[in-house]
Amino acid sequence: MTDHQLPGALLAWLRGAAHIVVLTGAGVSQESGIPTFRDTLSGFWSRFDPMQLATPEAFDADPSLVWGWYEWRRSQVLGCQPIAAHRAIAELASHARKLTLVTQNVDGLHERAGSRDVLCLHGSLHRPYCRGCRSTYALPQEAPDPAPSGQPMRPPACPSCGDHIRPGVVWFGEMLPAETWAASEEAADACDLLLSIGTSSLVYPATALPEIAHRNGAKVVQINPEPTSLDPLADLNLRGTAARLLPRLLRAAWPS
Ligand code: BJW
Ligand code: ZN
Repeated sequence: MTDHQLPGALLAWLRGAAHIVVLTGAGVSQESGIPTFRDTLSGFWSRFDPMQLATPEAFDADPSLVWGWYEWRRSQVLGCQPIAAHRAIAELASHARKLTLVTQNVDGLHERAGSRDVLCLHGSLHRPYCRGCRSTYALPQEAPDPAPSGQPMRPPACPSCGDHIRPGVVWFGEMLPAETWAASEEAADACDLLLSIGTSSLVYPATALPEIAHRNGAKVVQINPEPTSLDPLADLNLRGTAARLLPRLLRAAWPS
């Protein structure tokens, strides 16, 4: 299904759903200017080795390398704005009877577009905490000056225990925040429509959410310009970008 055609069935599912789950990934923020992870030429993992940057072992081995990379990412995100895709998802919540937004993104752009109670499966670039005692650590909300370039930077020391402050994201091999995961699983279990938007559906356990929804009879709709491993399970695959398709979808389902 190309982005020129929006099937009537989809509009009926949207209007009729008692509970919609929206699951988002890096593709939703791609048009804000934030690279995805796995896109062949532009994704982070085409230029950087995730095992050297996105694991607890990497941070233990070289805290400054990892902190510098994440400070560069955080300052990049602070300079980006939410786009039509983020805004359309926030607006969808005002039309839906019930909507749960689950995101794998760590950029905070859903919240800046007006979404509330976002379930952030992989944490947040904006909520670092202590590696040792796990107390939270407040960073300035503006981009550091001068802007980090990705070079190694010494992480701040925890005011309570002196250990390193670490990025507030979930790395490979780490458990997801338990309450956030439980709430996401429960929503996927209970919903009657799940929209999977801008994710490659490769990373576990987030990738299980559409399967849980499907198993319980919910419709699963995917929005992505490229095929993914979710294609065979989805009831509908809309090929196109999130910023292009989502506003059209909203206008078609709820014309003003
Ligand atoms: C557009 C678009 C546009 C482009 N509009 N779309 C072997 C088998 C199975 C599982 C495992 C395994 N080995 C290890 C595991 C577990 C592992 C895992 O799943 N690995 C897989 C890669 C195989 N998972 C974990 O470790 C998780 N924890 C866990 O499982 O705990 C239990 C456990 C403990 C101990 C041992 C084993 C298990 C934690 C996962 C944490 C993921 N962290 C990251 C980094 C976060 C910090 C940071 O930002 O740096 O999260 S990795 C990265 O991937 C990031 C993302 O949130 C996540 C998902 O990526 P996403 O969002 O899907 O992005 P892309 O780039 O993959 O896709 C973008 C999509 O957008 C593409 O499809 C494009 O086409 C599309 N797109 N432009 C719409 N404009
Ligand atoms: Zn501490």
